[in-house]
Order: sequence, then C-alpha cells, then structure tokens
Amino acid sequence: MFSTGISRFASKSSIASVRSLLLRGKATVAAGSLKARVSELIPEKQKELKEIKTKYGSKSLGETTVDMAIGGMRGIKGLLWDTSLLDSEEGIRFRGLSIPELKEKLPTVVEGGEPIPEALLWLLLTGELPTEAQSKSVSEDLNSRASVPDFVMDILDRCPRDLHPMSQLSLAINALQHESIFAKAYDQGINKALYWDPIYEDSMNLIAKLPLIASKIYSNVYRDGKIGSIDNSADYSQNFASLLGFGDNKGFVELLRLYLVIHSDHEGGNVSAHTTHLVGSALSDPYLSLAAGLNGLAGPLHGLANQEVLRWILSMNKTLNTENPSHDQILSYCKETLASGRVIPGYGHAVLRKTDPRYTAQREFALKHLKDDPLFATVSNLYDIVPKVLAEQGKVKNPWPNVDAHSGVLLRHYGLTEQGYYTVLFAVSRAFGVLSQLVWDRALGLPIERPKSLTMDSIKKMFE
Ligand code: CMX
Repeated sequence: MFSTGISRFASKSSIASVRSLLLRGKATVAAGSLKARVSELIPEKQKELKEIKTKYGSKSLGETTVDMAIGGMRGIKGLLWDTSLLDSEEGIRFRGLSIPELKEKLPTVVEGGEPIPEALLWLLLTGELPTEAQSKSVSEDLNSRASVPDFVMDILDRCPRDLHPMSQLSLAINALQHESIFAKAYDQGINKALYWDPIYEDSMNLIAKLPLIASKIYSNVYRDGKIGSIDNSADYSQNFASLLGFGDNKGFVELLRLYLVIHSDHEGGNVSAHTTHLVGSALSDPYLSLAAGLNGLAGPLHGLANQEVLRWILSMNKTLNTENPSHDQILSYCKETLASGRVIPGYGHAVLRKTDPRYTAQREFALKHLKDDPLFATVSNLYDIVPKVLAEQGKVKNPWPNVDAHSGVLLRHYGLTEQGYYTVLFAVSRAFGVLSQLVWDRALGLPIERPKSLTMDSIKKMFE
C-alpha cells in the first residue's frame, strides 16, 4: 500500500470482515460517529419519503414543453436531491443554510476564519450542524482512511505529463474501484436494505483518498513527482495543502477550506451531480459514479470554466501587454471574444439569475486578504463590464458571474499558478456533495433513472 495512515478498510482482510458483517445483515456502525447518526436518520427519512409519495405522488410538478425537452431539460423538475437547493435569485442553500449562514455556523480552525469542509460533510449527510468534536471526529475518520494502493500511484506515474489532470483524476478513481466494498458485497448477495452501508464506506474512503491522488497528479505534472504524508492530527484542508506543497502557507490553507465548502454541492441537476446520481442509480459503486460525474465536471461549460477564466484573463493581458487593462481595453477584448463565437468564461448560469453567492464569498475573501492584487482589480473591473456586454447581446439569460469567475485569481495569488489543475480542486470539493447524496439515494431506495426520450417525428406526430 502507498501508506500514509491506518485505513480501517485498507487491507483485504478488513474489507472481508466488513463484507461478512454486511452479509449477515448487520450494518457496521461505531457509536457516536457520523455513520451512526446517518443510520439513525434512515428510518425517519424513509418514512417521510413514503408519506410524500402517498400524499402527493399523483400531483403535478409542472408542465414539460417541447422547448424544455430540446433545450437541455431546463426547469424540468425531475430529480430528488436533499443535500442542497438552488434558488435562481438567492443562490445555493446547503441543507437550508446559505453560504453566509454556513460561514457563521460551521466550526472553523482559525478564529473568525473559514468553515471546515468536514463539518459541511456532517451537515450534508445529516442535515444537522456538527459540534466541534463531531467535526474533528470526521477529520480523524478521513485521515484514518487516507491510503492509496501502489498500483493506482503507478498508473499515475505512467501517465504522460500532458494528459489533462482531470483525465488523470478520472483514471485514478476508476482504478480505485478495485477497493469498492459495495461492488464486492453486491457480488456476494448483500441485502438491498443494507446498500447504504458499503456505499457510505466507499464514499468516505474515496473522499479521504482524493487529496493523495490529486496531489500526486499535481506533483507528477508540475513538480518532482513526490508528495508528503497525512498528518493524523491535522484537518482535511491542512493535509491537502501540505500534500500539494502549500502547507506552510496559512492563507492558502484558509482559502482551500472556503473553496472546498462552496464548490461541494449545487443541487442535483448540474452535469457533475446529475451524472453521479444517474450512474449510481444503476448500482454502479461510488468510484464509478463519481468518476463519471467528474468527466462531466471536466467540460469547459461546467467546472473546467475555472481554468478557462484565468487563461482568458492572462491571454487578454498578454495581448494588450499590460497587467492593468483599462475599461475600454477590457470592453473591446470582451467584444472580440464574443465576435469570434466563443463564450466569456465565468459568466452566465443555467439556473441562477443573479450574481452567484459563491462568487461573492470569494470576493469577500479577496477583499480581506489580497485587495491590492492587480489581477483581483481586473476581476473586479470585469464585473462592471461583462454583464453589460452580455446583456446587450439580448440572448444571455444570466449575464452575472458564476463561481468560476473568481477562483483562479485567488489560487494564483497564493502561488498555485497552474490553471490546468484548477478543476481538480473543484472535483475534490464536488465529491463531498454528490457522494453525500449518493448515500441517501441508496438509503432511500431510489430506483434506476430512466426518463423518456422522443424522436423529431414522434414530437411532430403528437401535435400535427
Ligand atoms: N458568454 C457568451 N455567451 C453566453 C454566455 C457567456 N458567458 N452565457 C450564455 N451565453 C449564450 C449561450 O451560449 C447561448 O447562446 P446560443 O443561443 O447561441 O446557443 C445563449 O447565451 C443563451 O444561453 P443561456 O440560456 O443564458 O445559458 P445556458 O443555460 O444555455 O448555459 C452556461 C449556461 C453556464 C453554460 C453559459 O452561461 C456559459 O457558457 N457560460 C460560460 C462558461 C461558464 O462560465 N461555465 C461555468 C458555469 C458554472 C459551473 O458549472 O461551474
């Protein structure tokens, strides 16, 4: 094993012991743990869902028009997703809490600092705010699971350096599927009432292993291929930052905490969330499901936009030969981008109709920690210019910035300058949200997903 800690399920024998408990119809729950709380909540939530089905099962959730079917299913209410809900005007709420509320209520490492992602994980999985001790227990649990088999690191070592970091991440997660407790338990005939248990184990193991894999990719592609080890007394973000080589950079560690919290979940319909949920609905295990979701995150209209934003800004500065482009220079660069049939990355959204509160949270961080950074000034100037340019086009439904418009400038400020890597950080965060929901998908027994498609002929026949 590529060992950086003692993983409860790292060895074949312990995987076998979990499996044997599961096969005897027993969940594997330690008292007082996050898993124990999830386990207690399952019967209540199953009952609640049953009541919703009985009371409202035949009610209409709205009309599906031909435009909606052709137009990327915008606005069709066709998914259950409990961990977060997106309002087009207000933005995201995680289990009912807005980003400012998360910042106020979740435990922090630094006094008055950024919330801890492990605490968010507790909230996403239970709907309850954790105490500091509970949040710490999640950090410890994740640290104890943080080990990656040598063969996965070997696969990464064999990748060409110019294979995109997101492709490498997907490859490594697919290879890690070798460790899936769910897949093995399913092979041996686990009862469906217990599916949630190995799905929980796989999800926590996967979240725990992601910083090691992500850092190995970073080091292989941009550094010397070596990475450090997990400090069992540190939190997830501190460990991740240390593995990346930024552990002594306290500003970066705080940024990472905020970053991992705000990118985690954005309700169920976005490409990465929906894909993870869809693939999981076929009872593909969390490794296969997350890898599929992250392949979607790697698209430039979704998560890859964060690399595109910084590339676009830097290429503007290079073309104009300045670090401080003027209002008029930015305006004409935006117009050129649109005239050449490209999008302005970081602006627009399929659901939001206002500035993304994830953008605002990052802007507040920048105002507090890097207000004199020249690239931050450009990001601020873009906010004054791009929405007007996009609105003038008359077709963009939301001209305001999204989460990706801001993240690159912050990472670059602290020295993480390699834009090709940015989506990997988004991916690590997104795992927290989509895997939390995946645990609930199986706990609630949600069925295989199978919407109806139509041909052009069949649409015409319906109305002509
Ligand atoms: N720049 C230029 N044109 C844009 C645009 C932008 N930032 N945003 C939307 N448009 C265009 C669309 O391409 C579309 O054009 P066509 O009718 O010619 O096809 C038109 O405006 C209408 O699009 P929309 O209904 O407003 O937006 P969609 O729901 O179709 O798409 C999104 C949403 C995010 C893909 C789009 O706004 C976009 O491409 N933005 C830039 C890429 C980006 O920042 N993506 C990250 C989103 C957040 C994330 O998932 O991480």
